Amino acid sequence: MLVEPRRSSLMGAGVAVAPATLYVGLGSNLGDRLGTLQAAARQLRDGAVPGTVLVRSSPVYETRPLGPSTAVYMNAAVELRTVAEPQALLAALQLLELRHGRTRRTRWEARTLDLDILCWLPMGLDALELDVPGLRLPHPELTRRDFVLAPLAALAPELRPHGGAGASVTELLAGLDAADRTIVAQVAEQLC
Ligand code: A4P
Ligand code: MG
Repeated sequence: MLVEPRRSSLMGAGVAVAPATLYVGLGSNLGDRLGTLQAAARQLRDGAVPGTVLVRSSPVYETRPLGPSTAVYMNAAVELRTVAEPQALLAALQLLELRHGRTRRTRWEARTLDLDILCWLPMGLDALELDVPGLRLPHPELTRRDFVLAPLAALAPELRPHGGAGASVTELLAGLDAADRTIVAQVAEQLC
């Protein structure tokens, strides 16, 4: 189901798409974690995704793994600006994951690189809500994860992933229980 943003957009009509700002979460818990995250960010900066530029990157955090994997993660986020459609952009991110040796044998297995679209903001509009096969926006787990909210708060503290009436990223982060916190340390001030 596609929930229309406040004003109409051309998304999905197969024609030019209005520019949007989006936030992508990066995670790695296999191999050279920091090197992989930095390389992926550089590739995003250097045009790996057509019609898309990197604006800023967050600090990098080491985080305790949520779920069955025991390998410690590094997580960060980047702000991108794009004229691509959300599904095309996700496909390009998945290609980048593959180029970094990402495999998908079981859910939540250790991974060299995970790139999730966290939130999509068409210019001048509230955050997009989208639920189509293979893509949900905002990312469904966004509000429960400090390893996503902390990097996002560094880039866009006032961002309201569920629209103007919803909580801001800062408020969501402050509202997390201590038991849900995974961040161990900040390992770099900026991803790139
Ligand atoms: N998909 C739907 N919406 C999106 C979106 N907004 N962005 C679909 C990206 N992908 C989206 O993802 C599974 C499917 O989600 C894709 O086919 C895509 O079409 P995946 O990357 O293939 O597999 P996954 O990552 O193993 O599954 P999932 O359920 O997305 O896992 P998460 O939510 O990414 O969690 N602990 C720490 N500390 N740090 C982490 O980064 N990450 C995970 C994985 C678990 N524990 C973690 C971390
Ligand atoms: Mg993922």
